[in-house]
Amino acid sequence: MSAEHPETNPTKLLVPLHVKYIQSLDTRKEDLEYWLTEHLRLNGIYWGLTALDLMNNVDALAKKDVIAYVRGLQHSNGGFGGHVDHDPHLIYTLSAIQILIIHDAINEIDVAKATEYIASKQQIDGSFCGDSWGEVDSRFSYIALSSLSLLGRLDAIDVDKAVEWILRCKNYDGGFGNQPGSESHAGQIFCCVAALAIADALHHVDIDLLSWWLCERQLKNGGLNGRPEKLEDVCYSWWVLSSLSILGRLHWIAKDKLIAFILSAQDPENGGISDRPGDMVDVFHTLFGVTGLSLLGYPGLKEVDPVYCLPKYVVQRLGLAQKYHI
Ligand code: GRG
Ligand code: ZN
Repeated sequence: MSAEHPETNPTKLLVPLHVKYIQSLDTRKEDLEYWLTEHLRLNGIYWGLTALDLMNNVDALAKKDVIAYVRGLQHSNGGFGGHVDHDPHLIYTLSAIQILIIHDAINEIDVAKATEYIASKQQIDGSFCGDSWGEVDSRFSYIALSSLSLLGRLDAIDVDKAVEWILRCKNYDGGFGNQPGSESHAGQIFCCVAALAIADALHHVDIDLLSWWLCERQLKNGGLNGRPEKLEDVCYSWWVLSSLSILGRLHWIAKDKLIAFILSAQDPENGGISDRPGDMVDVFHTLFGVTGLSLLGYPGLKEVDPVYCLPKYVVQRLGLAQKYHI
């Protein structure tokens, strides 16, 4: 491929372009999008850094600067904001922990305080709020279990109660919603299945029923949607595939068609991956395109862990890989 004649439908992963695209994100201060996504700055670093590491380019963002920035976002209550002067939330707290774990630098922050903050979000029924405003969601159950597991501090919460509440989000189709009574959605299914994996409680999942629902998400064009009658979207290559991988049913997907779909959503001129071919790229879909390809065994990528959404070697370093049983 040359710059004058970019491929319109790429059939290979354009690693150097994606590395450049991720590196450019912090310097695009003239773009409106840069300012509109300020609250996601910390999430963006996690998405970008994880994609870079899987593409064997973890050093493309300056480690020292990343660690200093993350440290600066911890509040006195232990939680992390999404950017300087932003309120703390569980979502950003997980991103902070993931970034520091990738860099083997978790001791740069106050781990005890972070643990206290996460544990303080558990409610009497076992569910978790995301912040001080009180919204409850199965995403927050996953975030609490994942982050405390990464910190080696699951003892700080009532794991049995957390499992009990997650199971109340389970539906007749085998899937999970964002709270009891809500419809199944692939994003929430990832959260609930991965959280149950961390709690060693996967025996509560109807594995064949749920895996059937998940593999039905593949459409004729090879892409996956997140629930019936919806459009395909590259990020479901993560939410659906990671769940199938945890359940040991990844082979229920037509791999080559999905690989071709993800590759066709790349921007062959400026790098990055979008939700579907022709749309604007963003770092969220870039990560989940790369993690999807990693789960599908795409050559040249590091393996991703389907529970923690971190490179597998990082999870192995913590002694957490494949501790879950199906
Ligand atoms: C570390 C991987 C990782 C996650 C952290 C934030 C979080 C925990 C999980 C989010 C799970 C989730 C709900 C993902 C779905 C995101 C998404 C594509 C939502 C779009 O939903 P709709 O209804 O779109 O707008 P559809 O595709 O149904 O039309
Ligand atoms: Zn998406």
